[in-house]
Amino acid sequence: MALKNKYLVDLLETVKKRNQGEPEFIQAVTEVFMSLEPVAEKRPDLVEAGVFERIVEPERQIIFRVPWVDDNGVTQVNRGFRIEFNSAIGPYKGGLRLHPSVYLGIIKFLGFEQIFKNSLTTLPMGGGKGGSDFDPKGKSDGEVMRFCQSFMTELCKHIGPDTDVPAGDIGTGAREIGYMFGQYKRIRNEFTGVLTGKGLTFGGSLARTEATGYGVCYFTDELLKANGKSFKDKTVVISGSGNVAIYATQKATELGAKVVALSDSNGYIYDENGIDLALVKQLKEVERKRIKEYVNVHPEAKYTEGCSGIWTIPCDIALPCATQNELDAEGAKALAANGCFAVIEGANMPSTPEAIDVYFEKGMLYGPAKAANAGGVAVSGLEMSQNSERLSWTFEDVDGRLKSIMKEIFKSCDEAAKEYGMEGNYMAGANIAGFLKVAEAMKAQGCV
Ligand code: NDP
Ligand code: 2IT
Repeated sequence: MALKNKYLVDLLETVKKRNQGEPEFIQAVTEVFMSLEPVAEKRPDLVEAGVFERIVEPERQIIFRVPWVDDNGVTQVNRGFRIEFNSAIGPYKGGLRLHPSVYLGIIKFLGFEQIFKNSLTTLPMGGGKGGSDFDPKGKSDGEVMRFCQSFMTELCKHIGPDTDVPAGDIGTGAREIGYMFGQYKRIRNEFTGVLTGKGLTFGGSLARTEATGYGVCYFTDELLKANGKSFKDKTVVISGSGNVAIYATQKATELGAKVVALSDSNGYIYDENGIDLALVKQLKEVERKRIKEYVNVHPEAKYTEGCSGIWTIPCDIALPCATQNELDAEGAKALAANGCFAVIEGANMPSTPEAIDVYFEKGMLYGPAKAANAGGVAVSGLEMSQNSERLSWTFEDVDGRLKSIMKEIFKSCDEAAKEYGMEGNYMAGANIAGFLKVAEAMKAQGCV
């Protein structure tokens, strides 16, 4: 597929020139622009208001040094980022990624996607993202704490409960959020909801840990229902074995599916009997071990080195929940050849553009990340509400709200796709519905 609208083609050229060496960011903008072609044609008022030019340029980009001392007394230096992308509909909101692959282009693509995702949740949150090339893997708790404290020592100058509210992402879980919250409170002398995903003893929301994975399954359930299908008795392959993958596995199983595979960046496990999730939680959440350890307890399961082979496992539904561009055309073709009929994204931008082309060519159902994985940030929004009113809601209350938000997100994607003549194309629907709300707000607020 190629972009045809002359105005968007020219603007994309400018974006490419201005953001050289950032392929992931260009990939995310290109996909959104392709979906927005009919909007640019139907809404000349938004073109005139410069919304398209403004939405691809972050409002603010902060890059900073993060020095810390390791357990051997040696100084280490990482690079920290916070991209405050768009505040048209609320304070900047989005996670912090800690992974050695982090650089400006990754944080920008994530921040850009977050604008539309947050808009889809219906909650008042703008788009932002941050992180560092720090690798928490193999570090002691003390090292992680010193890194987090140093990171927050700079970040605290830029964030606040009504300004910018970070949360978790790859490599940033409850432990890291706890250390960062402690340092923010110490420096600012304020106990506020400046981060989400906090521990339950200091302002965290019940069901935030489960929210992204559960949300992926609630969204998938809606999408399947709308197409006369369900999770019941389906075989599911899930990549990753982190926060999103674990709780997607849990909910998919509860909804009647059998999850047969999980992975990490080293390889994948295939357990035909269905994944033993209690074991995965113990290995990953408690012991921070590799997924290959699974076969020590379940020798009947099979471990394979390398990630891409996971898509050759026969399944009905695939939920990529690890990282960007983890599923390419070859993987998509392998899935289709084995009868997989739906790919729903838990990770951010896990499918390459070529893989997405394959989904459409083969008539597979496709649920795009910015709609399907919005449950995490949605419950972050609910955590902000609870912090503001200094109350905490029950698990059932939060989970019930999450379910109805995911239902509404599916409905918005479905309706926008229909309205713009692309029925069943939930990617276009998500991009259009997410964009329109932000665009209206940007237009109403004038040229800022
Ligand atoms: P975690 O850090 O908990 O888990 C990440 C998982 O993905 C691990 O199994 C990890 O393996 C694997 N992984 C990470 N990087 C790579 C890589 N470069 N190649 C192969 N595998 C990799 O993160 P989350 O589960 O929170 O995040 C997973 C995805 O979901 C990300 O795309 C994130 O942006 C997205 N997401 C997360 C939300 C949240 O609330 N946490 C909300 C919405 C989206 P290993 O341990 O070997 O690194
Ligand atoms: O990609 C995402 O939506 C997240 N990592 C969650 C962000 C949040 O603010 O909860």
